[in-house]
Amino acid sequence: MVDVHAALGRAGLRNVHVREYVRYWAELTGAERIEVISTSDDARLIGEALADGEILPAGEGRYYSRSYVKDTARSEERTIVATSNPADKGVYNNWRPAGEMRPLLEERMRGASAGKTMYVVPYLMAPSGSPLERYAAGVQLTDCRTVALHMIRMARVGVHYIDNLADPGSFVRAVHVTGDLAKLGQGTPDDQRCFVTIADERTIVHFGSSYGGNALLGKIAHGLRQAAYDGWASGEFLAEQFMLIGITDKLTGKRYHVCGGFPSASGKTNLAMMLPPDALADRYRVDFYGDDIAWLRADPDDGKIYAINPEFGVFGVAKDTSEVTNPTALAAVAPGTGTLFTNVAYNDLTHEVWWEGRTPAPPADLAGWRDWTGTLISERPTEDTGAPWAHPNSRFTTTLANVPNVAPDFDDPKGVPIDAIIFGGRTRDREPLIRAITDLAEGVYDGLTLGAEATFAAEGVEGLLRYDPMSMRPFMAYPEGAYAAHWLRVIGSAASQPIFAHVNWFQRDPEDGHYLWPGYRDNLRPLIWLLRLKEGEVRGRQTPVGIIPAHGELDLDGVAATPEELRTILSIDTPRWKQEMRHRERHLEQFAELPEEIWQAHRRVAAALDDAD
Ligand code: OXD
Ligand code: MN
Repeated sequence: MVDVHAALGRAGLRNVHVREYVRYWAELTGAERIEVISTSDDARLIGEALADGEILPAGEGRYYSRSYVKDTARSEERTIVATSNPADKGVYNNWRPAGEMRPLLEERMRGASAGKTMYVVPYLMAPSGSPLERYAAGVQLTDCRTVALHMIRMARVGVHYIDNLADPGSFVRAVHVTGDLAKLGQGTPDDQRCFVTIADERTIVHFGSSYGGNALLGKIAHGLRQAAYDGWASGEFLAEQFMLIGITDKLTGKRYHVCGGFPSASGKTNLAMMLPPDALADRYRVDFYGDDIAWLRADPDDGKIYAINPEFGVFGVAKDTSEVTNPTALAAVAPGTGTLFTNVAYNDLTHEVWWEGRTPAPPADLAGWRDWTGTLISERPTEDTGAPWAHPNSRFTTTLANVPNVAPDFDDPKGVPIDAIIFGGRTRDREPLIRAITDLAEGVYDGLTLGAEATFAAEGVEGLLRYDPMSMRPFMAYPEGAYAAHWLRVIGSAASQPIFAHVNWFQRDPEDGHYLWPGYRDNLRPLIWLLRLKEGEVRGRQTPVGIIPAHGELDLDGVAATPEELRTILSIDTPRWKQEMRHRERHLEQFAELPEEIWQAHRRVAAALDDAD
C-alpha cells in the first residue's frame, strides 16, 4: 500500500480532509504511487509524457495526443446525477439514487488503477477571492497523466487552493479512473462506463474514459452540474453553459458585458473570441472572458448581476477553426502557447497538425500525415478516402491568457456586471437575426425553449427543434421546474435587470440554402443594437415575440447582404411562429412544477401572435 501521508506531506498538503479522501481512494483503486500536482509541475509532466510517448511534439511548445478510438466524446446517456432525494429527478438529469450509484462505481473502480500513479490535482473553478470561491474548490484524483496536463490548462491548479479553505472539509471530491478502455464495451448493452455526480454529497465519480468532459472533472462535472446544484441548493447563483464577452464603445468609454447560451455547433466559441468587423474596429473593442461556462449572481452592493468564467482555459472544438471563422483561436494555439491538441490529424515528419476547415483543402503533400486514429493518410483503405482526417470532436486545449483579446480583468474575483443575456439557436427560418426581450419571465421562457434544428432528416422532423433549455440539457442537475424558478429568483433579485435577446446567425435562403447573414465578426452588429436599445438610444419595432431592429437602426456599414436578405432576417413569420408555439407547449408540459410566470409568458406570446393576424 502506497504511503499516502508521506506523498502528501512532501507536497506540503496539510488539509486533513484531503488526506483522508486521497487515502480512501488510493486504497480502493490500488494506485501504486501518489503525486500531488501544481501548475509548476507542467514542464516536468510534459517531459515525462513525451518520453513515454503519451503525447507527441507539435511544434515549439505544443503537443499532440490521440485518445482511444472509442473514447472521443462526452457520453450523455452514461452520465448521471445522483442524490439521496428522489424529488431531485428531472427530465434531463438521468437521476439515480446515490445509495445505488456509489457502490456500483466503487465496484468498477476497485483495483482499476493498479500499477498506475494517482495524480492529486487541487484546483479552483473561480478567480481567487471570488464571492463564490467556497463552491469552486475541488480535488481531482486521476490515474491519467494527460488528464492532469489538461486540468493544469483548464483550471487554477495548486496546493494552496485547498490548504487554506475557510471550511477545510468543503471541497468537491472528484475521482477519475480511466479503466481498461479496450474492455469497456463502449456503445454495447454491456457498456461499463459510468459518469456520476453525487450532487448532494459534492462528490464526482467518473469511470471509463480519459476524454474531455468525461475526464476533466473541474470543467463540466464540477463547473456545470455540481455548481448548478450548489447554486440552487444555496439559492446564491446560477451555473450555465454560457460564453462571456466584454464590448467597449471607445467613443463613449462605456463598457458592456454580454453572456449567453448556444446549443453545440451554434458558434459559441467563435462568438466569444470575435473581433469587431473592420468597419466598426475604430469604435468598438471586444474582450474575451470565456467560451463555455459562466456563474451568475446578484450583487447585494450595487444590485447588478455579476458573472465569472470559472475556467482557466479553453477546450475548443478544432473543426472549422480558421483565419476566417476564428483568427483569435488560432493565435491562442500558436507555437509557444503550451497547447495540447487531441484527435486532430498529425504529421510524423513535420509535427504539424491539421483539421477539417483549418485550410480550404487538406495538405497536398501527404508524406507523414496520419488521421486521428493514427492511420497514415497515404495508406488508408479506398473506402476510407473520404473520411475526415481529424475527428469531428477533436480539440485544442489552451489557457485563457493565450487568447490575444482576453479581457484585462478576466481574473477579477468580483466578476463583471452583465448588461445582456442572449440565447442563440441554429434555425434556418422563423428566428430573426435578433429579437430583444425586456421582461424577465419572457426571457427565461425564451431560454427554456432554446433549441437547434435537427440537421439531418434522420435526426428529427424537418424544422422541429431539438430543445436544449438554456443550452444546459446535458448538464441539468435538478428538475427543470425548479431550475426555471431559480432563474426567476436569482435574476429577479437584481435591482438592475439585464436585457434578454434571442439571436440567430443561421437563416437560409429557402431556394438555394445559402446563409442570409454573413455571421462571424458581423455578429457584433446586432449585439451593439441590443445594448443601444437597453440604453434607450434606439427604440426598435415591437413584435409578438420581442423587439427587432427598426429600419436604419442596425449599423450595416460594410455588410455584404442584399436588402431582400436583410428584410427576411429582420421580420417575423407569424404562421411559422404559431406552428412553433404548439411544439413549445408540448416541450414545456414535460416539466413538473414549471412556474406559472413561465406559462403566462408562453400564453402572452401565443395571444400576441394570434392578435397579429
Ligand atoms: C462540451 C464542452 O462538451 O464544452 O460542451 O466540452
Ligand atoms: Mn460546452
